[in-house]
Amino acid sequence: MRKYKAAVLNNSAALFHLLNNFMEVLEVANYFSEDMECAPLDKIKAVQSKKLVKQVKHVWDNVPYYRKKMEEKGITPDDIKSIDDLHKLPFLSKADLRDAYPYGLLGTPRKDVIEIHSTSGTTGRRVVSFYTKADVDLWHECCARALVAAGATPEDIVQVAYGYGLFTGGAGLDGGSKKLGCMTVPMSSGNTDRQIMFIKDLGTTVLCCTPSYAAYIGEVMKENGLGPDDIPLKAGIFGAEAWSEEMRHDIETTMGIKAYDIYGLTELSGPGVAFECSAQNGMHINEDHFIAEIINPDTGEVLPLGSEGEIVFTSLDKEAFPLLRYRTRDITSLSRDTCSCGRTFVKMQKPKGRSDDMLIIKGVNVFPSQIETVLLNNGYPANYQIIIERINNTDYLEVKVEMTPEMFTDNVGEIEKRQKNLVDGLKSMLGIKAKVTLVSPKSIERSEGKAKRVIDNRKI
Ligand code: DLL
Repeated sequence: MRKYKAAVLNNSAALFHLLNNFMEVLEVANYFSEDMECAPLDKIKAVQSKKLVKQVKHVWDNVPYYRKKMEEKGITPDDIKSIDDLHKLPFLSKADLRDAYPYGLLGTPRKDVIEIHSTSGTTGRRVVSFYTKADVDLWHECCARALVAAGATPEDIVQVAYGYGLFTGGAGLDGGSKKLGCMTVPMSSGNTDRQIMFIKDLGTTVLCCTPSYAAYIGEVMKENGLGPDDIPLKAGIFGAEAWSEEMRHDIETTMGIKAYDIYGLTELSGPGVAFECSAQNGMHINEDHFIAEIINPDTGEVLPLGSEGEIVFTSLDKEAFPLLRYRTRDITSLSRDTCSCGRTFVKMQKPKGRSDDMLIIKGVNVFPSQIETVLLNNGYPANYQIIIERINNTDYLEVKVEMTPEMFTDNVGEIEKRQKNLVDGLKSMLGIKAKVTLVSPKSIERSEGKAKRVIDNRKI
C-alpha cells in the first residue's frame, strides 16, 4: 500500500511538472502569435486594411483636431478603403501634438483613460499620451512579444532598470514581463551597485535598460572584479536611444549575454513598437498594430522599401491616443527579407537617431552614432562628448573621448599619436576634421537613462 501511495505521489508530481511546463509553453505561445507574426504579406495587408478603415473612422468621429486636417485635404473616411489609400491621409507632427496639448487629440472620453505617459520635453512643450485599459493591454502585449523574441519564458527573472514614471520604458517592460509570467524586478534606473547585487542575489536572467546604462553597469561590474561567469544574465533588452553594433558587441562581451534592440516612442505607446529577434539584425515592427512608412523628410514623398528616410507610423488599434501618419523624425530603413526566426513582420534597421539629432557641421550631416562607431572600432569605450562651437561663422567640432584605465598614460607623444588616429578615423567617416581630446578615465558623466552626448554651443 505504501509503495502504491508513493507511486501515485510520484506520478502526480510528474504530472504536475508536465502541466506546469505545458502552461509555460502556452504562456510563451500567447505572446508569440505565429499565426500573425509569421503570416504571409497578403494576410498582414488584409488585417491592416481592415483595421485602418476602422481606426480612421474612430479618429474622424472622435478627434476634431485631425478631422479638420482631413477636411482641409478634402477627404472623408469613405476615401480610405485599404492601406493603398494611406497616402491620402495628412501627416501628424510633433508640432500638432504640442498644439493639441493636453487633450486635443484624445480619442475617448477622459473617464476611459487609465494611464498617461509623457516625453521629457527638453525641446519644448511636453507631449502627453493617453491609454485606455485596452491600450495598456495591447502595449504590454507588444512588450511581451519582445521578451519572447529575446528568448524569455515565464522561468526568467526580468530586472527592469528603465526609469519608471512618466517615461514609458519602466512601465512598458514591467507590464510585458508580468504578462509573460516572469518574476519582475521593478528596479527603475540608478543605484548601480544595488542593480548588480540583485542581478547576482536574485538570479536575474534578463536585464532591460538603455544601452548606455547597460554599458555603465558592465563597467561597474568589471571594476568590482565580476566577469560574465559571475552573473546569471543571459539577455538584455536595450533601447530608447541610438546605439551602434560596436556597442552591442562590447556589452555582450562584458556581460556574457545576447543584447537585443527594442524601439518605441511615447506618442505611439512606448517600447514594443518594434523589437529584435534571434537574428539580431533589425527590429520587427508589430504590423498588426502599426503601419510603417518611410518618407523623404524634406518633401514628404513616400519612399520604396529599402530606402533610408524618416519613419512614419499609423496606429491601428489605439483608442485613447490614435495617431495617423505620425512623423517620428527617426531616420531608418525597412526590409522584408526572410528572417531566420520565421517572423514575416517588416524589419526596421537601427535608427541612426532622430533627424533633429542630426548635426549639420560645416554643412555636412553628422549623426552622433557615426562618431560612436569610429571610437568603438578603435577600442575606446562609448564615453564621449561632442562639442560644437561657431567662431567667426565657422563651425568647430571637438570630440572628448575617455581612455580606459588600461590605455591611460601621461606620455604626451603617445596621447598625441592616439588623438591623430582618431582624427583620421573621424575624417574618413564624416568627411570633416574634428579636434579630438583624450581625457582621463571616468571624467565624463555616466548616464542611467538616455545619454546626453552633444553640447551644441552655436547660437543657431
Ligand atoms: O524611448 C520608448 C522606449 C523605452 C523605447 C524603452 C525603447 C525602450 P521616448 O522617450 O518618447 O520613448 O523616445 C522616443 O527615442 O523617437 C527614437 O528617437 C529614440 N529611440 C527609441 N528606441 C530606440 C532605439 C522611448 N532602439 C525616441 N534605437 C524615438 C534608437 C531609439 N533610437
